[in-house]
Amino acid sequence: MASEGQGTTEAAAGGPRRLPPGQRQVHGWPVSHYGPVPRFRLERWDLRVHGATADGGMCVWNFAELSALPHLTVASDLHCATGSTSTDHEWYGIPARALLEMVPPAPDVTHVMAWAEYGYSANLRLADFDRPDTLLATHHNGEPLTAEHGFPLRLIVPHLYGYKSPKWLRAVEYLTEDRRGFWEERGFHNVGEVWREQRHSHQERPGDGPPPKDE
Ligand SMILES: Nc1nc2c(c(=O)[nH]1)N[C@H]1C(S)=C(S)[C@@H](COP(=O)(O)O)O[C@H]1N2
Ligand SMILES: [Mo]
Repeated sequence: MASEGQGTTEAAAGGPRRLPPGQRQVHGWPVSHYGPVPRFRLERWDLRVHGATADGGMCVWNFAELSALPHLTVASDLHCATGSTSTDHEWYGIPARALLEMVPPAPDVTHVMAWAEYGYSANLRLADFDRPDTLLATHHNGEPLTAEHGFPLRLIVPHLYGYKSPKWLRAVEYLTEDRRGFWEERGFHNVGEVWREQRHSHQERPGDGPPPKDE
């Protein structure tokens, strides 16, 4: 949720913390990802927005340019599709909407692919990327992200499972048709809405994912 709104929990009302169905709260903030933690090299690092942009071009920011973009605070929990939820995260970063304004997508864009180091990817419906609380986070609880949690930049999409929030984000690709990302190709739900418990690809209904390739 954006900073001015209410939290995603009932903590403010003094009631029990509301967890999505099938999730259990874990203490602290465990690290979970596939593969090694990439090393950050300032001279080499950039963030690019490419694919089906309105003007056909692409936009690239280096780390200093990124830091100069408008930032926003978002509080949200982080829900892994395997069942653990870590809580009390306050993210600070660039709203995805700001990117969409700076680099407008072509009118027929329906999805985006968020690309991370080592080729990790997650596909998102444009409407999920274009939410006020979808953030390209640089900071967590007032400190720069740690290397394990995605320094210097990770995506945060609070209403989708964690696999839709790539750490070590490097690019956003505008797509005119849906394409599965890393975990979406490996049995996880193409949409991944937490409150609808869309964990696994076998739960997908027609329209939730791209048409099967070999049909
Ligand atoms: N680059 C990258 N980002 C990733 C992953 C990954 O394997 N590679 N795993 C995702 C999954 S499944 C989850 S649950 C969250 C976990 O984030 P955390 O380690 O900060 O808790 O990161 C997501 N981002
Ligand atoms: Mo996860």
